[in-house]
Amino acid sequence: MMSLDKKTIEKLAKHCEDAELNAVEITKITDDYPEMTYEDAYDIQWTARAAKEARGTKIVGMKMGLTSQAKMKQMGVPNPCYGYLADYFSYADSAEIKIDELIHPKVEAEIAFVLKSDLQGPGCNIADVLAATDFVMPAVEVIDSRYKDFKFDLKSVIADNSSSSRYVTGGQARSIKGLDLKTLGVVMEINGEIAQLGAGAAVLGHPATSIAMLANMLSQRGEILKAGTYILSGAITAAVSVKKGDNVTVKFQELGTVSFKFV
Ligand code: 0L1
Ligand code: MG
Repeated sequence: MMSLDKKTIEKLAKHCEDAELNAVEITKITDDYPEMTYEDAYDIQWTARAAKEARGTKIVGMKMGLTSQAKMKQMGVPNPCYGYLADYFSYADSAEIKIDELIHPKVEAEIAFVLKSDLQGPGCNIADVLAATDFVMPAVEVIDSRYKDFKFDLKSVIADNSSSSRYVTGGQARSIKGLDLKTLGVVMEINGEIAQLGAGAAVLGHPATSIAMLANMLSQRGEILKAGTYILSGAITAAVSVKKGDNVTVKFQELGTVSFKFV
């Protein structure tokens, strides 16, 4: 398959990033560039990331997306994908998130990993991830695909930084010793009503598998996960649409609670 030239990659990176920065919807870019490859899609993502860094934005972590079989089926995509987290995506517990800065946000409960040593693929496995993990902590990701009505294919999603937009970290940082991340339960409440329930195994059978997959995917571009990296491992619950005024509270077994509000 023919891949896109550098000028087109740069144009599409700006197109996707402008949509993110201005909170405007776009149509999926593979409609106009059906010849686009997966490598092109990640080139677009990495080009937009470099543009942010050139403007002084810091990259503070990574995320895995589309990590549950149910979600891959729902969205009609064949595999998970990754994206980066920029400094201004990050919020602390009790935050107020301005919904007018977003298009059609949805929230997902996730376990975040922080590494104490580098992780390098290929061939990275769950045991490597557990050995390299400093601690885990609870997080809620706010995804906001820039594509109209969340209508996309996997290549378009990757170019759009895998729908990354905001995330909130709270609760307690815990060593993974003595934690069973497969059975770790999560209850998501919106305005005091239970909206979603789940357990860690929803993420590729075990959330650490997702981190191994990330290290292996990054190795295809000669990249590694450095010690200290913060990584959102993927959604334990289905993504729930939110509106102005909504209070989101997610209770994580063993890890405490993350709460915030859309204003
Ligand atoms: O974090 C996620 O799983 C979302 C990945 C992108 C797909 C979407 O916007 O639903
Ligand atoms: Mg997510």
